[in-house]
Amino acid sequence: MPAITAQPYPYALPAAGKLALVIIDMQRDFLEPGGFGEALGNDVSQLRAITPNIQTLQQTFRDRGWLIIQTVEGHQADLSDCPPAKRDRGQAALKIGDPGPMGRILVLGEPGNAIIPELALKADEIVIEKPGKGAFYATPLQAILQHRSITHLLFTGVTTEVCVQSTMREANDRGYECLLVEDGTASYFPEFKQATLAMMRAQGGIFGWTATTAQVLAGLSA
Ligand code: TIU
Repeated sequence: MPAITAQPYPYALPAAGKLALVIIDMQRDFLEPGGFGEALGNDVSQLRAITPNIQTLQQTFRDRGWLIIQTVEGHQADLSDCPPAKRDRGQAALKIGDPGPMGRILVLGEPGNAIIPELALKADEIVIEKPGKGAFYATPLQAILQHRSITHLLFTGVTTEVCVQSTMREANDRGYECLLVEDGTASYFPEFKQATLAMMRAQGGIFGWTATTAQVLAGLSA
């Protein structure tokens, strides 16, 4: 059976069409100055280095006609889907909904909420707008995956220990076979990224597997 060389052991690939690529929150808010990520006090410059690896995976899935799901974290303009607890958390100078250099912070449709141009969607591709960190909460993601008979998910995007890890945990509880792409995900805290990779694959892959982009590509072309 075809497999991806991975940790803690090989990730067996499903039949064609049952594997989807998930690209989490590669939006300007987290990758460029003036957005939500910087408002939280982070150095946003370090995240963009993963982009070429995600582009390679995106192109591979496009070439094969396989499902790609992108997500964006953002809120309705009236903030009706933003819990006060989320807006009030921390002591940021700019809060969700406030006007910032890239439009209103973390509001859907604002310039800062756009996916970075390198990974821009094609017309028929799916973007899930999500109010939370996990992509299954208050979104149609599970229904979409079920309609497409998806059983296996490859995870990329930012940030590793926040939205990516939250989503991978949600997916694992829903029965999906999850693999986190090591060099396709990044954190404002490199040590948190490494800890996340370790905890996902610990205990026999308690939440799933990890592998590099090169390992994924080799497995898919075998
Ligand atoms: N703050 C942080 O690391 N991440 C987020 O707020 N959202 C996502 O990870 N997308």
